[in-house]
Amino acid sequence: MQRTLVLLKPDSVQRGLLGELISRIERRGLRLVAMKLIQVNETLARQHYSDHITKPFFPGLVKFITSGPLLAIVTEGENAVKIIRSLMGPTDPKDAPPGTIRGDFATSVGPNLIHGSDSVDSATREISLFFSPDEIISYTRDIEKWIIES
Ligand code: DAT
Ligand code: MG
Repeated sequence: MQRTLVLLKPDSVQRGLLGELISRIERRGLRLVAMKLIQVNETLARQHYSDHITKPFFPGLVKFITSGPLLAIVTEGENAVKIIRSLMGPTDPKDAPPGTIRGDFATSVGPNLIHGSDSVDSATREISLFFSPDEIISYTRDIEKWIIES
């Protein structure tokens, strides 16, 4: 069982896509175990994207992610990290196939709608930046008793 951090970025809020994007995560079978609408400040943005601090696009990335409210989500389920990454599609929407979130709704690598942690270790780090442990509510869905572990 894994948890991962999803951010529905300011462009998702602005474009009214929150429902659509949450729906895709839910229908895939992942549980939403924490969720909040927040306006990220520069300190949190820099911590969250600390791996990219030396990249030329870093200042623009921080400006964008702090530009308006975003929806932060912790989602949980089997292979949650990889499943979210595959729902998202590649970073650059022009390479993203139809059927993925970026492939269906985005055209540009800046406003690409969604963040998902890229590994279990990143997920642990990023979740702790956005949520305190008592904000995460674990539960199961009855259907999951039928999962066959492979
Ligand atoms: P991802 O969001 O798919 O995990 P990433 O971690 O490599 O991608 O980069 C974080 C964000 O930074 C990405 O969603 C958009 C922005 N970004 C990445 N590469 C970029 C580039 N070459 N030019 C402009 N923005 C970029
Ligand atoms: Mg990333």
